[in-house]
Amino acid sequence: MTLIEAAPASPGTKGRRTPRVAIVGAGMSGICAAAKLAAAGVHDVVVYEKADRVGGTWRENTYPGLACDVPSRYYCYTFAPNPDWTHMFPPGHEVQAYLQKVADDLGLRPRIRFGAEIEEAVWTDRATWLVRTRDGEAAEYDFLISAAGVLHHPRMPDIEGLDTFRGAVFHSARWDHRVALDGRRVAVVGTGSTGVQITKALAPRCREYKLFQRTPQWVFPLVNLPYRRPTRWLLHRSPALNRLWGRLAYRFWQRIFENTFCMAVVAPGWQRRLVSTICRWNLRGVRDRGLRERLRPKDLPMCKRMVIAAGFYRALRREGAELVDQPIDHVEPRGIVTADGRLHELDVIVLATGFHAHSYIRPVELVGPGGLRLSEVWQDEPRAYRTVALPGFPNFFLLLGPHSPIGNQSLFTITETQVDYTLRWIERWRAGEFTAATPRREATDRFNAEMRSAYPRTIWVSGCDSWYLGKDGLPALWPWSPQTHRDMLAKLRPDEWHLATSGSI
Ligand code: N01
Repeated sequence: MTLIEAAPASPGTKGRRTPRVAIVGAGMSGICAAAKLAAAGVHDVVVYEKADRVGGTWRENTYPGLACDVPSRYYCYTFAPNPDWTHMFPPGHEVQAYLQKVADDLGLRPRIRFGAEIEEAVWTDRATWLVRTRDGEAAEYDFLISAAGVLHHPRMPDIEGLDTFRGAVFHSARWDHRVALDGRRVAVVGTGSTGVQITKALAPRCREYKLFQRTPQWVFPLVNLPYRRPTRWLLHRSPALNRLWGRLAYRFWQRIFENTFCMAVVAPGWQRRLVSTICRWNLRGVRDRGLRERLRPKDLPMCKRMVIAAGFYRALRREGAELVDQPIDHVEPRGIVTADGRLHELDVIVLATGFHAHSYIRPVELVGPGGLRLSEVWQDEPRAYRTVALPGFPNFFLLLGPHSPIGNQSLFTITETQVDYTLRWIERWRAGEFTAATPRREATDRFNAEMRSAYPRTIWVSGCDSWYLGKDGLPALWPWSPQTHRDMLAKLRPDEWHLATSGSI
């Protein structure tokens, strides 16, 4: 086992201590944390990334039709407006290119250890985290930040005979680009945001395209306008204009998304009625009455994460495209057999069946003071203090952790709020106010109880199944407005924390 960077925390400039910080993951939230730490003068930072490139979800997903259903000028960091977006709703590769560019422009790459997967982090009596990678390297840090993301463990469906299929089978997040698709017989299983985006891209290319729908989804229509070359040229030429335009557009889209989609899910009101009316009106555009009724969900719009897309219904009406809403019975070497006994002969099966969304930093094992293990604490359901910290795990912070206000929303804005909160604690550590800090259990329980009492007003409990729900059937999301999240994280509330002013906790 090699030990890297194990020097003790040293006094920094003006007598302030210099923290050593480990970040797990170089996706959207890891880059955000590294960037904001650098801006705050914290340079003793290592970002552990198991892959060979930054980008997280946007690196892993490369499926045809991959796009972002949140506007580009809002789906970005406030500190890095991007003049290069080609569309209001950008293709996925542009988001990936943006994340790479931010990491390069801010000089973050030297801080990232690619190909380094953390296996465990153990709290020491020196009030540090001893972090070990799968390769056996170890290093000590004063703070550990989880930026491991939400949608990174593909969920494989339990379909009998899937392994007997003689064509190609792969998950949407593990796209096999060696497999030819043009002019072939392709099936996609799943009608979430991913299945819908793939349908629009693939249906015109395949000889036969079959979309296997278990549960219909509401689709909110999207109009995607291009940002023309002169606009991009102008924003490139004038960084001041790029910043101003970026800020105005960000605020505009933030208002739209937070005041409509976010409010529609957390409480009944005009927003819910408006979104519902638009989705129903969109479905009415399907002229074929039979198809329309098969596409009509029984649950309410936004009960599942709402699909925002253009061209999906049209793609299903193309020649060669078919919606299959008979349940899948099993797979055999030639294709998929549905419950009505029909064999759908296929060359390729794509599983757009979603993700295990509640793993967060797991399978990394955290061992806190007294041998407390994350795998045991989160055995039933992941719970956290105000989405960002865990009782019993000092100097550990979560980005996009349990109950964060994700959904039809820009995750950039949420992660920035959480990074700012984390930084405030780190600043106090630098000023010597504590050596170890962890939220009190009572405060965490109180927060979780408050959330539980807010769930009955949310749309997620209106009678559908989705990745938004935990094992206990309760939503794993934030039941209030994003502004409430910002307000709750605007102050540190040390009264709700255990603080050790010397040694460990
Ligand atoms: O996954 P999902 P996704 N047999 O879990 C079906 C983000 N995202 O990859 O509804 C048959 O939403 C399942 O059916 P049912 C976004 O947050 C963002 O599409 O459970 N079907 C469902 O239809 C999104 O929410 C963008 O009955 C099976 C589908 O598979 C998240 O990723 C773009 C099945 C899974 O839907 C996940 O979306 C794309 C089985 N055994 C994705 N098992 C942006 O633009 C599952 N299904 C930002």
